[in-house]
Amino acid sequence: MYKNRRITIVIPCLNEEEGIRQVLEEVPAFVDEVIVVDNNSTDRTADVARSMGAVVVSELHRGYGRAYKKGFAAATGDIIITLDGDHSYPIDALSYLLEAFLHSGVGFLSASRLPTLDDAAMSLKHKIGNRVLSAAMSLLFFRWVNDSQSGMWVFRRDLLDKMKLTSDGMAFSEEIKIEAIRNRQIGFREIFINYSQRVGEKKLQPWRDGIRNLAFLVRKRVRP
Ligand SMILES: Nc1nc2c(ncn2[C@@H]2O[C@H](COP(=O)(O)OP(=O)(O)O)[C@@H](O)[C@H]2O)c(=O)[nH]1
Ligand SMILES: [Mg+2]
Repeated sequence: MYKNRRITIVIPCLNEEEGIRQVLEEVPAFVDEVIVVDNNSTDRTADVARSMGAVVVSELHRGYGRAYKKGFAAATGDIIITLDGDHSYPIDALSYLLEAFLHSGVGFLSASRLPTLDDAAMSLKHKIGNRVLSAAMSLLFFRWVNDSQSGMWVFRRDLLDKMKLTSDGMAFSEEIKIEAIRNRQIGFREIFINYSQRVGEKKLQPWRDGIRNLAFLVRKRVRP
């Protein structure tokens, strides 16, 4: 519990046995529930997560968005916090994020990684791609967003009913932000966090996912 709210963390994982160990080692005591969505990993991700006390939900069909939808359906907390299973997002900053969230007056807070403090955390190509996608989303949806691709969010679980989440892939990250931005009853804000180098192998395919995410933005704009 954090200030009388039940806290659930949801972590999508595709072959993150080393990263998830490091993340779970640092989960603060006020977190009530940790849900690891195992996206048909071929390594020991699920065993490691279970042995460290997480609830493991399995989603056999791969996809970042699919994994999140499965995880959210299993969550029971008042507030959901998300992050990757690769130890790149600051798991030691959850109280900072929760304080910012509770004081923000919005229902959805996104943790922006840009500008990056740690140069090794993101390649130049990745940084440029993020800037392009963030600028495209900002222009299309009339709201400046620093990091449309951030995977660390804090939001009220009851607001999931008000969001239409259709993406099964990496575009899920921008879609959930668009849904929060568009709905005045939700409200959106960003806060800066420090992002660091991931543990284990990257799952993102920059060109493929970048182009798909851009196409998704256009589709979401013209067919709301
Ligand atoms: N790309 C991808 N990531 C997945 C999938 N299922 C779960 N994930 C997890 O989603 C997170 C984001 O992927 P990652 O490679 O870290 O992307 P990046 O942080 O944008 O570079 C990681 O924790 C992955 O293990 C999937 O099908 N595809
Ligand atoms: Mg990552």
